[in-house]
Amino acid sequence: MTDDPSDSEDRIAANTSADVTLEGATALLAGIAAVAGSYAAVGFTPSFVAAPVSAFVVATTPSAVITWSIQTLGDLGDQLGFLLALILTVLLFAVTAAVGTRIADTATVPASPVAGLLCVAPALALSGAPISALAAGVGAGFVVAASRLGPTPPETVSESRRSLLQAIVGAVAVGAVGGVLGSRRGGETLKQNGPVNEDVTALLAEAEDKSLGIGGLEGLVSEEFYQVDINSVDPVVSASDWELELTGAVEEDRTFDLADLKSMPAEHRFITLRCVGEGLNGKKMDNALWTGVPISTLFEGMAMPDECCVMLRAADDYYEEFPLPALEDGFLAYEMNGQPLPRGHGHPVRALIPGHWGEINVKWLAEIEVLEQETEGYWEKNGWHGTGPVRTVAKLHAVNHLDDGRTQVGGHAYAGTRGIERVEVSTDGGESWTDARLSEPLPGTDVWRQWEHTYEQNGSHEVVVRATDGEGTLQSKEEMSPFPNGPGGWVSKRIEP
Ligand SMILES: Nc1nc2c(c(=O)[nH]1)N[C@H]1C(S)=C(S)[C@@H](COP(=O)(O)O)O[C@H]1N2
Ligand SMILES: [Mo]
Repeated sequence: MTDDPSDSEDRIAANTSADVTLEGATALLAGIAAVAGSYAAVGFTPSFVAAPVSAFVVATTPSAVITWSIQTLGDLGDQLGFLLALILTVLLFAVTAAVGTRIADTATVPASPVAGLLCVAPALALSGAPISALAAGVGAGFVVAASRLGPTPPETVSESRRSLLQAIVGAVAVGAVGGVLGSRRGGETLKQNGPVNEDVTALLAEAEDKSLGIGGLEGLVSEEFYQVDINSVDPVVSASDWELELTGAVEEDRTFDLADLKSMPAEHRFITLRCVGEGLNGKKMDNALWTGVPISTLFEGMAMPDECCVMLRAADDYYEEFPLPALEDGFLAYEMNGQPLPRGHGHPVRALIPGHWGEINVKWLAEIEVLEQETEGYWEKNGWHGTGPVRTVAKLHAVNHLDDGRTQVGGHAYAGTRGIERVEVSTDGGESWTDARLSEPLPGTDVWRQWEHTYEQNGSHEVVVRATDGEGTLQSKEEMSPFPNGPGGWVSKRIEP
């Protein structure tokens, strides 16, 4: 078989396992490059090929698994889910690239363009965006081309190694370019740091003044506002294309665009949000100053419908249904803390429904449909009951050992539109209670407050905290898991000296 016996050891016969391994590894690298190519072109947007795969993973995961993941893994669950989607997407393109390469080799035509072109098809089907699909094909084709910069097929082990190394270098190059270009895309619809309205500046200053200034505790306006989405990749809705439809059991259907909303008198409201799926002392409760218009203005000139409920629908196919009276107090926000609504919080317009769990505060709002009959929203279909008013809670997020030897504890308390009247702290595991100091209330009917308590206690002890709402009702002591009605109980923490 060989003319030169000296390198016979090095030679590999056609279709040996080494050959197949090289083919598989190259295909895998091509798959990675396809995903990186798509990312380079469109960034972390719904046109990214992994986005629909991720939505598919979420849609096909049993809701019991998702509920378990929300309660035990939290955000890590989302990340693992997206990682799984990424792996599946890479595999899909790896298989496609491998098939393309085989076809090309059988027909003895160049493999790289065939593999690349063949990858464009699934990429287009997934993303619906030609530019994303084309870039995926280029990425895959580039790696196949790189792997074939030498004798093809490789005849010796060292040739085979070189081929693999070239494929790796190719994939790393595409990955690096993809990472840099992709991370710059997706957010350009938003220009932050524009001039801020005077009223907003004054209200934000008021919130800063009223914050208790406790070490390790966020102020009355959150610096990092939590985010909960059904999809890993948020929609990109441009302000100029956005439209809101008012439909269903209304006197007339109406359509609004952002200019319509902005031509109405703007209001600024502090509104706190809290997710029904968070832990009792979790971090999915935050406050911001929102600018927008009352939802009732959309009904101007027509009778407010006398129906049971309403469905809000969004650009990410999210939908939530709830009683119509709650909508009447609702708000449409297009700014958050004086800046255009960030993409992650519903750009360009979201609904804010005072006093209710976060889930009906629909982001990327597209339609308001008045219903004559009750039905279920996205989370209710998955067993949750999060369309009602929030539970009362006092959280404990700051524990400070002060220089003078005393201990300071603090947190936020929230009871929706009932308001917070009182927060009590126990430093002996619930035996005795003392009133905490509360931050001065901010203007608004759906805003949290901060609480703080400083005391002397030398040994190890347990701090418990509980709030009383504006109706005089004490926060329920009964411990409840987040699923399905939201977490319940009193937050307690053991503190060591
Ligand atoms: N369109 C859309 N709106 C949505 C969601 C979503 O996934 N899609 N998540 C909801 C949930 S469960 C919560 S708690 C709040 C969170 O709002 P935030 O991400 O701005 O904090 O948005 C709600 N609105
Ligand atoms: Mo939520």
